[in-house]
Amino acid sequence: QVDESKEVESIVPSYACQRRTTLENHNTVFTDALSLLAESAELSDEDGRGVAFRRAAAVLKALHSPVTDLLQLRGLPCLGGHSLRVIKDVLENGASSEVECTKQSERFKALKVLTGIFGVGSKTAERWIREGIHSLPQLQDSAHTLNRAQQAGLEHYDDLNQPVTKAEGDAIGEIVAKAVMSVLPGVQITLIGGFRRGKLTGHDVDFLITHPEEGREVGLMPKVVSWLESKGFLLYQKTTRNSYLESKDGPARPSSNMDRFERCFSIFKLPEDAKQGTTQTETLTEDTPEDTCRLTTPSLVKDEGSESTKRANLKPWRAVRVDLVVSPISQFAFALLGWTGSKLFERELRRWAGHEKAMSLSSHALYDNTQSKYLRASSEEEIFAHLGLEYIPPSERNA
Ligand code: TTP
Ligand code: MN
Ligand code: MN
Ligand code: MN
Repeated sequence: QVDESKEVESIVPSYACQRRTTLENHNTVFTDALSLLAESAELSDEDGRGVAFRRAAAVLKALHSPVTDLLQLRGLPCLGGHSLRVIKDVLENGASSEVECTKQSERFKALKVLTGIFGVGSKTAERWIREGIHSLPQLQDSAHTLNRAQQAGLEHYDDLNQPVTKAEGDAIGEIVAKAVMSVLPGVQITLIGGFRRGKLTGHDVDFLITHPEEGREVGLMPKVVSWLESKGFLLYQKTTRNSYLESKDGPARPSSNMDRFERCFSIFKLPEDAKQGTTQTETLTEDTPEDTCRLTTPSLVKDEGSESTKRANLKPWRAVRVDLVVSPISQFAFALLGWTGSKLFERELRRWAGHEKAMSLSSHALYDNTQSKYLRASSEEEIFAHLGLEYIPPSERNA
């Protein structure tokens, strides 16, 4: 019996970064249930519980066939008593009563609606709910003054809660490529986040920007933002400058998963015809002739649409969340690995580094505490090798 459980465990190793997790999921009925409980825990600031449910869901995502019997789960890692109860409930009754209960609770519904506003986190939503605010109309009627991000979030609520497609992501990519090429030739731009993992939709589009000559990337973001603003492509943006060099506590602070790159959280105004206009998406390089990059003319972008078309919801553009990150080339591999996700995969990489290898991994660097030195890397493959892990390509990091 001991041997048997060992055997199962060797099929599913306990860290998500030791496993290949594709988008093909044979156990969505269970992983949806566990993910919802994870989300509910995270919205209540119970991060420990949230991670436990995420880890349990990730183990089931890595299985190659549907679970039909609890006995099949023997020896699998990360399945605690609570997660097992949920799985058992789904197996026996087709649904988990706890999940159904959570879904229908006023509190959960309100937390979802309010945190669905860009710029509103669980703490703020919690505070509003305590004041009796459970819906958008109630929020609008309240005396609360919203910050700039929240105002934009509320204004574009429907657009931002509609999944972004890969085609829209590619169209945004062409605009961003054109912007960075215009302000600094030779810049490299890489699609990161969920789309790099092969997802077909996402809640935003993420890009990593670098330049092959170290230092040339400094001060790039404000110029890119100005270009985008001048063409009318931005509905909202907040740029944070790079604070890595000034930070006193070094790059690899294991407790923090926020990095210090120059970045821009934005809301793009994506013209509807930019999507259709998207050519076979080739990566733009500095020597790509301008005319191969088919972008909507600024005049169309500025067109707000008449009142009647707006009311008919026929506005000729839609709002899309976009994250831009700038990395110096020396940190590029770490930034690429850190921003490709999934969030659980990233968390597990850092846990593996710390607990199993006495190393500290961040989106900037890898520090070996045993040798007391930084380990250099110019590719993701090298970072996995430093960590003693088999290389997992982006499409298999969907834990
Ligand atoms: P997200 O865009 O939040 O997630 P995603 O792209 O995986 O999913 P979706 O398709 O719904 O957009 O984050 C992308 C990656 O960036 C994620 O692995 C975590 C990382 N990240 C950081 O490293 N630091 C940060 O401050 C944030 C916000 C994200
Ligand atoms: Mn499979
Ligand atoms: Mn994303
Ligand atoms: Mn993002």
